[in-house]
Amino acid sequence: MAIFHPVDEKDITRAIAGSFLRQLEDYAESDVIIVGGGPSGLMAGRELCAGDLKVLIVERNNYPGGGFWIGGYFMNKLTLRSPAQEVFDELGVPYEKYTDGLYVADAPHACSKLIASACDAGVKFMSLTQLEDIVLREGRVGGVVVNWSPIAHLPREIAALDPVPLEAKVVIDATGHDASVARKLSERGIIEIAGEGAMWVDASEDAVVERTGEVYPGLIVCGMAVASVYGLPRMGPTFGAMLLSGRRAGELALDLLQKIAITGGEK
Ligand code: 48F
Repeated sequence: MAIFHPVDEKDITRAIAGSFLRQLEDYAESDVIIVGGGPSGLMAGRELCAGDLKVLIVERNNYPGGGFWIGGYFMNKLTLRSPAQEVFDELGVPYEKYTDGLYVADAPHACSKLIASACDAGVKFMSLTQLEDIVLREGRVGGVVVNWSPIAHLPREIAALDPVPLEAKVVIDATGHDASVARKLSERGIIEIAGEGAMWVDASEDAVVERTGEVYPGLIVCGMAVASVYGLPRMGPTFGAMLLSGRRAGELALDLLQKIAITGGEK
């Protein structure tokens, strides 16, 4: 006797395609689009979804997590400094104290818990999807223009594929060192990107959290994108600032959404 319920192959395709298309149709207009599914983007999404909002993470890889999967070098370990271990307490990630205020944890464990918690909160994902441009209307970022990631690696003569736009009330740039979304503004001379500084952990983490915020109407930067935009030092495989910056970006996006609801988006 068979273990599993009988199925037709076509129903598997229809189930996947139907579910994907319904989601794409729904999330063609989101409250918040987060570009980049690394630790800062996942934290921002988790924070935002607590408020029952439509939040979409656009990620160019086929998996979320960014630099959080592997931590430092090839060693699968990451560090974080007090008070960020409180986030690990919330997520249920085990960690060890290395010295006062410095903790070490298994990166895959931390990353998978954070992804699961963003999913549990209700964040939706578009994977293998790369930011190609932004929607810019009346002095405000109003969404993103995305394409299938592999297209960027194919010669144009065999794969000319137009991207599609996705609208959002607020966009968060969580693309890490690349600051890909903010860069679309700098390419047009609208903002300047200073470029990330050399490593100085002590100065970097506080500065990244403090400067997390709206870099242009409708666009918030978080995580290492903040360091790239403002020329702050890099920090290497310590992740407390990524978690707290992502959380702050989520809080700021909530404030912005409230402001937009009151003013209808006027500056
Ligand atoms: O790089 P990433 O982990 O950024 P983060 O959240 O955290 C940085 C740390 O991992 C580490 C560090 C501090 O501890 O120095 O590097 O700031 O995650 C960024 C995600 O954005 C995706 C990329 O694949 C990665 O998963 N991404 C980058 N550019 C694009 C993009 C793009 N143009 N379109 C879509 N996704």
